[in-house]
Amino acid sequence: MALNLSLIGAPVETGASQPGCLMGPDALRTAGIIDVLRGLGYGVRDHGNARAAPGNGATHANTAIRNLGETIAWSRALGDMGYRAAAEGELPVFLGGDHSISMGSVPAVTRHAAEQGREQFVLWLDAHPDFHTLDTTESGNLHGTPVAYVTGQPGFEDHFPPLHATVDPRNVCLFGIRSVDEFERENLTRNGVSVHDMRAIDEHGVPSLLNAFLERVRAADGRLHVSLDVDFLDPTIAPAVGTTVPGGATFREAHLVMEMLHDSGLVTSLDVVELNPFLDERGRTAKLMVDLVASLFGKRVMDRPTRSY
Ligand code: HAR
Ligand code: MN
Ligand code: MN
Ligand code: MN
Repeated sequence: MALNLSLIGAPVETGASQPGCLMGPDALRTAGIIDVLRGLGYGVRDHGNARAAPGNGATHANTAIRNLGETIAWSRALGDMGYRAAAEGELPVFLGGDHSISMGSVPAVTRHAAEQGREQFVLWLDAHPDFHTLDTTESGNLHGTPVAYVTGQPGFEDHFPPLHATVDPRNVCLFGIRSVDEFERENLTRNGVSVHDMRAIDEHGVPSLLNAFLERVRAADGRLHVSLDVDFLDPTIAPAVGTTVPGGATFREAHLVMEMLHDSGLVTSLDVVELNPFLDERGRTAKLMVDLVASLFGKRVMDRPTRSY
């Protein structure tokens, strides 16, 4: 992993149904993310909270869509900032903000990977696949669409910034999924996206499923973006999210994912998304997210023999 981390605050809530994710980046800072990362030996550059141009009033034939112009402006702003951080050789950490911020972060790092002649992989830790297009979303909440956009599904090109490079859908691994809409189910299969739902995690456990994916990233000498949605976690341990779904990852399952990611040495960028501090209980979800980020960047209980996954 790169030694310098670039923290990019993305105070975005235009993609979500309820307000509050705007406060996510500041809650993560309040929970100590900067000191924790410095304590692990990284150089940390906090770029503060990004700002976007005002929305351009864009509309779409699907009138359910909310805040289209504002979300487009955010994807442009975050795409530019994230690309610059990656091109400077830093490891970008995007502090959300709802999951629509990945419509900026993933294109940014994928552009950089393409320029390096490297393949981009994405590990999507989430209750939801976020694989709707602008034409299929019924809720109209754009946080349900980033995986479709970044993999080049049709209909975004007239609206969102053109992609310098798309992510091959077969290089996307959805992990922890347990709330899938009918259109998403069919289209995920058709596009060859890897989906490990909670049942697969119950049956096989985290290690075999995650190892298989990490092996593919390693074999391709790929770059790996990790997108961590709060609702990946079980709501009993992480209540501060607007879209809780029962039956999520446990405390230890989530930490094991992070610990294995660290040991792999493959992670090149990260999103921490959907934290809604307005729904939190005395900061416990914010603190848990910071603790998971710490595990991803090498916090451990005991030193272990080096093992590469
Ligand atoms: N699939 C549902 C929709 O499109 C729920 C999407 C919820 N997405 C997030 N991020 N909270 O994963 O509305
Ligand atoms: Mn999500
Ligand atoms: Mn989700
Ligand atoms: Mn269109």
